[in-house]
Amino acid sequence: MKLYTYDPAPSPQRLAFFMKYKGIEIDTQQIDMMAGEHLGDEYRAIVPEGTVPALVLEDGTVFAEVIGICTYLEALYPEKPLFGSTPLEKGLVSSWDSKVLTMLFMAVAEALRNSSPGFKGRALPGELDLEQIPELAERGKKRLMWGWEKFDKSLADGRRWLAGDNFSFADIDLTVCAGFSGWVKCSPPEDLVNLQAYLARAREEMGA
Ligand SMILES: N[C@@H](CCC(=O)N[C@@H](CS)C(=O)NCC(=O)O)C(=O)O
Repeated sequence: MKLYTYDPAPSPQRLAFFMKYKGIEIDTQQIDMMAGEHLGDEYRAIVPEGTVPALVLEDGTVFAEVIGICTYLEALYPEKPLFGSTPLEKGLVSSWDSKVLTMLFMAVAEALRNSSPGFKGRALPGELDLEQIPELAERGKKRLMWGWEKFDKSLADGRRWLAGDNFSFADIDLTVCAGFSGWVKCSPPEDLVNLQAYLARAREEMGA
């Protein structure tokens, strides 16, 4: 199998930390997003979505979603599970990961892609060219600051990780998202002490 990715981008980082934690190595090619390689004919012939990361299997299957790639790899490499071991854990990991993506990750993307000059006419990743809506950038920042507070309050119960006792992919996604939020100058506020302590713990666990 072959992985196409671009190390500095947030979605590729989600996958990179997943692979690092589990010790998975795959033949990898960098697709230079800054040079627009992800939108070029050569890459689009392999990955029509024009997004990174993407995993291409020997039989021609193309995974263009981080969650699909990680689910596939978790099944191939079950050691050090990141999607939970018991039915309860699996449900909790999926629930928390979905909250991280919808409440936080999408809010950062909304803020960034609707304000940065580099994304003019490209307000969504991938195939569909859309104009920016400045109000969405402001809304994204509001959603994000609200989301940080919700996560901080939730972590006030003192649990170690989002889904309980075991580190999971939801923790990787939250930690990557906290870094990504710096791109729109909306990092988690220092006074959210539960969230800050959690993030320090997660970064250490991930070697981030
Ligand atoms: N559906 C993908 C989306 C991945 C994604 O948005 N990747 C960004 C990089 S972080 C991208 O490829 N953007 C392409 C663009 O901006 O046109 C997933 O969740 O894995």
